[in-house]
Parts: sequence; structure tokens; C-alpha cells
Amino acid sequence: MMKFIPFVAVACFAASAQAQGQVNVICSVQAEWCNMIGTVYTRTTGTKINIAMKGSGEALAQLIAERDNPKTDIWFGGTGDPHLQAAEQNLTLEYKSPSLPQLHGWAQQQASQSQFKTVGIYSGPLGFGYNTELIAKKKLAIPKTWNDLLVPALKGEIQVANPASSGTAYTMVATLVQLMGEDKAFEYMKQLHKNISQYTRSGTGPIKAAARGETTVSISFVHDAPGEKLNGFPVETVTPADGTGAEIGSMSIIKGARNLDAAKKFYEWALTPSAQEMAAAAKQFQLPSNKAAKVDRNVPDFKKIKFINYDYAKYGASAERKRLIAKWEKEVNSLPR
Ligand code: S7P
Repeated sequence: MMKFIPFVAVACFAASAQAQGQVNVICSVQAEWCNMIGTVYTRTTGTKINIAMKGSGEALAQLIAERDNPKTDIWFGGTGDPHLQAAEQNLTLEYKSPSLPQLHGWAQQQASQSQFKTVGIYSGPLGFGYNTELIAKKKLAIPKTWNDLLVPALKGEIQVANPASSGTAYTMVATLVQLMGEDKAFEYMKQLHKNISQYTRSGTGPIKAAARGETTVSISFVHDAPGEKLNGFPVETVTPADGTGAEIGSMSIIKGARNLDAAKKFYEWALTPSAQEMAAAAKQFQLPSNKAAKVDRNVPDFKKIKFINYDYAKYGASAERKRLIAKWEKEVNSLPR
């Protein structure tokens, strides 16, 4: 059963704001950012915000479960593929924001290819994280390409999330399939499996584990590392020289939302530059989708990264996602390590 945590504005509401209803949000970014949104939004608008924190894969499962009786009004953040899947399954509402022209092309494309049932709010590249102290102590080479993760010296030294529960890990599967072709990608993942110590439930688990010295290497979104570094942990990242994918973190209004007006108001707020700049203030360093939002110096420099031409429509389709995850379970996860 999902629990929404209410954020009560303890300080005064902004002068003009009255208590203005409530909005139930599934928040799929990290807790610091969700908490900051909860506090600031309630204080400045007077709207009570109830937040349930869930990774992208789990959020989608929740929305499917509550399809006939939605308790959620809006889904904020999380990888774009499950948002597209939710759109395809008619779980989310078509909404064309007047702010769309202010967004980067990739964010607008996410909206148009879902018939405006979702929108891009940030983007971030997939790569590797590593604990600088452990890698030096174990005399391991810093992995620079996908194949570098296959060396026997990394046996038991790598963590990645499970694609069945994590949008981050699904982004990895889809990236490898597009980069290598499906047969080679699955052969690759079978080899990689030998070096994996643990498939975590949540996509951010592995970078936190690398930062804390619980694993040497992680496969993660690289924008999740600078926050760990700012908190004093010895972690660095690399994006694979042979190419990588990126997420389009998204936001969707739920079809049948009980607080539809409040959901639309929150949606518009979340697309403003000042709301998007809150990510960096909460030590989250994705690239904001509003072109006017300030880009923090810790945001990965997209110009220096070799990206594949990620097909978001194809890999966000329910049937493709289900097929690839089932194949990964059968052909990769079932193998001994
Ligand atoms: O907020 C950090 C981040 O990496 O987490 C989001 C997402 O919820 C991860 O979900 P999974 O646990 O399903 O992988 C990303 O969208 C975001 O960049």
C-alpha cells in the first residue's frame, strides 16, 4: 500500500496564498529533491502536497495497480521509458502545456511522441561510477568502455540495478541493445553478469554503494555522483568512450486525477526555471529541460559525451520493454555467477 507523506507549511504561506487544496505526487527523483519540492511548493502556493517516493519502475507498477481508482494526481521524475509506457497504457492524461516552447527539443519530443501525455523535465547520461580509493587500493584499471567492465579482475566488484524494478537499469539494457545489436548485447550482459555482485532494486543504489565503498564500480546515471562527492565520498564517473544512452526524466498527469486543477498547477510550476534549478540546490545534477534554467557546473557536459541515437519511442513501448526484461531474466539473471 502506498503512503503519501504530507508536507505541512510550518512557516507562513506567501502573503497572497490561501490554503488551496492538495495534490498527490509520486516523486521518482532522490529524496532531497522531493523533500525540497514539498516544502517550497507548500510554502509558496499554499497547496498541500502529499509525496510518495518511488523509483521509476515501481512508480509505473503502482499506477497500473491503481488504474481503476487513482490515488495519484501527478508523477514527477523518473526515467522516461516507463512514462511513455504509462502513456501508451492510457494511465496518463493528455495535457499541452503553454510552456512547451520554453523547453529543449528533447523534452518537447518526449511530449509530442506520447500525444502530450508526458513531458521531459531533465536529462542525464548513463555511465560508470567508481570508488577512487578502492580502485587504487585494488590496483584496478578505471573502466573507460563497456568491454572494460568484463575483465576478470572486476569479478564481484560491480553493482547495477535490476531492470525489472529499475528504469535506470532498463536504460542500460536498451542502450546496449542499440549500441551492439540485440544478440551481442545479450552475450555481453551474460559476460557482465559474472562480474556483478548484486542487482539492486533501485537505480540509485549502486552509485551510493560505490560512494560508500560497498562496491568498487557501479553502472549509474553519472549526474547522481557529484552529490555524493559533495557529501564527501570518494567517487568519480566515466561515460563509456564507445557510446552511451541518456534518460529523459519525465512528468505526467494521471488520468482520473482527483485533484486535476492542482495537478496542472504543479505541472506548470515544475516546468519553470526556478523550480528546475531546485534540483542542483538539492545536489541533483541532471540537465534541466527549461532552456532558461541555470545549468549548474556539476551537470555533466553533454558536448563531451558520445551518445547513441536512443530511440525513445521504440524502447519506451510496453511490448518492447516487457520483452527485453523477460529475456534478461531468462537468459542473464538466471545464470549462475
Ligand atoms: O534522481 C536520480 C535518478 O537517477 O533517479 C531517477 C529514477 O527514479 C531512478 O529510478 P529507478 O530506481 O527505477 O532506476 C532518475 O530519473 C533520476 O535521474
